[in-house]
Amino acid sequence: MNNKMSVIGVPMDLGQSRRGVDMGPSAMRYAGAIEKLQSLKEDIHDLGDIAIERPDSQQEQDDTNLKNLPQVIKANEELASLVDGVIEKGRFPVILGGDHSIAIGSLAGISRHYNDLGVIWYDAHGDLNSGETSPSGNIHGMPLAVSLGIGHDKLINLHGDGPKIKAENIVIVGARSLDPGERELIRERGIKVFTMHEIDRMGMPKVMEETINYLKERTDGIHLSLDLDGLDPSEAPGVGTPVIGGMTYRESHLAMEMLAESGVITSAEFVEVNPILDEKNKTGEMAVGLMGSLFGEKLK
Ligand code: B3U
Ligand code: MN
Ligand code: MN
Repeated sequence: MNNKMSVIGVPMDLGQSRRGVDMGPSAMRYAGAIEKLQSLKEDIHDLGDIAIERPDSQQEQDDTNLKNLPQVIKANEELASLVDGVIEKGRFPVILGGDHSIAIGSLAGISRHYNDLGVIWYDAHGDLNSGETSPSGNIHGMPLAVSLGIGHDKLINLHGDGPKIKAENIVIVGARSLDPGERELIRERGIKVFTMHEIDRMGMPKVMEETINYLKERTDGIHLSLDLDGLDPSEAPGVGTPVIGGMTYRESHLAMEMLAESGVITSAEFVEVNPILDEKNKTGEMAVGLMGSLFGEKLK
């Protein structure tokens, strides 16, 4: 894995409805994210946090069922350019969220450098909604669909026209809350999903082995998008939309260690840490612990 990393914080909370997730980057920094990376890699640049524009209170909701669309677009454009520049310089981008809507910008920036970018979506949710299928209007439930070219034009064409990834290059791990429109899309596009059912039946070692082998043979880079709500809320309570029955601490560390051993991950983001909903920064610390395993703590 690349020894040079650049860290970008994205204090975004406008892609969902619960305030506090904008403090996610601070929570992970407070839990020692930068020091952890420095202990494992040679050269860490901390680029700080990007500025997020606040919606003005007079702003009219447009008719798209997408909350805070202009601000989400603006932040993601900036993030995409930054991430693009980081990879251009031969460095590994580590993105700290913020809500999961920031994956739109991450993937837009990263995908410029790959013909067949793979994505591991570690999440309780599919994040495959569009304005038409979303039950909430929250853009954090849409980034994977947007990256496939489904959704609002301005999101799809952000930092380069059209889809950024292919359906066959995605693996969702840990899903247990999928909306009807998301299920239909998964079926239609043949997206590979390991739900909690498969994780329980097969065990995490087999799930990760299959995930790695599947993506290795068809992609030229793999982005890990890790939503902390993929973990069980008893172990990661500081998230906006907890879903019971999630992946454990041990399963998650094992998954990260297997990714570290495989050496296939070329970019990563950690999202949805909400310190206001957390218990003594348990979830921020969880995220930093998982970074340690992903970036080779065990191999040291
Ligand atoms: N699928 C629901 C809920 C949701 C998606 N992502 C999160 N929650 N974190 C939606 O609003 O799209
Ligand atoms: Mn998510
Ligand atoms: Mn989620």
